Amino acid sequence: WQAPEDVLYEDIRYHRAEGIARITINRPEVRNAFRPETIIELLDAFHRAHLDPEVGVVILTGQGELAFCSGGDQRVRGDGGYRDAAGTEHLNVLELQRRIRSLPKPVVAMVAGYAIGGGHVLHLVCDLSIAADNARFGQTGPKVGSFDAGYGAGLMARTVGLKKAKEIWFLCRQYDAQEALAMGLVNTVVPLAELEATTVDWCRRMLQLSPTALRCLKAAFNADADGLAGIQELAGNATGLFYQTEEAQEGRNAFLEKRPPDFSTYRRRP
Ligand code: 1HA
Repeated sequence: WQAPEDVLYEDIRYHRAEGIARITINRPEVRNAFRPETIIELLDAFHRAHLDPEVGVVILTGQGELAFCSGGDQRVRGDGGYRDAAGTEHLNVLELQRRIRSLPKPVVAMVAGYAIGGGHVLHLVCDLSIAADNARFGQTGPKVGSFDAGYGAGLMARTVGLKKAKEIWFLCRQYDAQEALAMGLVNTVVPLAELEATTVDWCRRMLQLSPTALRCLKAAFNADADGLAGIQELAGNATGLFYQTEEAQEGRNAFLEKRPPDFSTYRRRP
């Protein structure tokens, strides 16, 4: 089975080339704000990148040079969440945040223009963030009657420190790319014209490295913030590696062959 290189969606674009899946929020007329349907498509796209063995790294970005993402589409905000076409209200971006973190491959945010509100938290939950020199970052929640007290607060504090995280949320200021770099919110700042090339270069470097080492490291970086669910991810890697040993396979084989398992040849390592 060969995964298609381009997948058709309405609100987003999915393109795969050279082991890199690029997922683009494609609503430039609203600075790439997301509606529930956008998130449903993003969940599908990230799941696709997760399962595709050809994909080693994922880029999340926004269409155009003006915005990465401006958060929830305020035009469809109801009284209890963001309304889909059927009228159901969602906060499903929270599920997307978890999916980006549990995808066992590096996810890179490629940020040109605004990363604001829920769109700012999306770049935050990515593993690396590469900013163009025109990027602007900030939270607006307390201004527009919203807040993200999950990763939006906790992971922000772990990333930039508690004082700075509170400043970002309590003042609702915007920060330029250099300020974001200085507080550790992004990994590097490049001229807008070099954003794509630099991002692809970083992805290619990661594609040269051990996928298992990268996946275990990502799980390790998530583990403390994610509690038992984080430990579960890390532990799942241990189980996956153990399944690949003869010792584990002896247990499976013995069960299928209806005989007692013989683990006597497997040494207890110091
Ligand atoms: O906090 C959460 C959540 C928390 C917990 C659980 C789930 C959550 C889900 C979502 C969110 C949030 O995202 S709350 C924060 C929502 N976002 C914002 O408050 C940002 C609103 N946008 C802006 O501040 C500005 O538009 C901007 C700084 C991103 C860009 O400014 P700029 O370049 O001056 O452009 P602007 O003229 O403001 O925007 C261009 C067009 O895009 C406008 O439409 P037009 O007048 O041309 O018809 C503008 O209304 C539209 N637009 C921009 N952002 C949004 C938007 N339309 C709907 N929703 C938006 N977020």
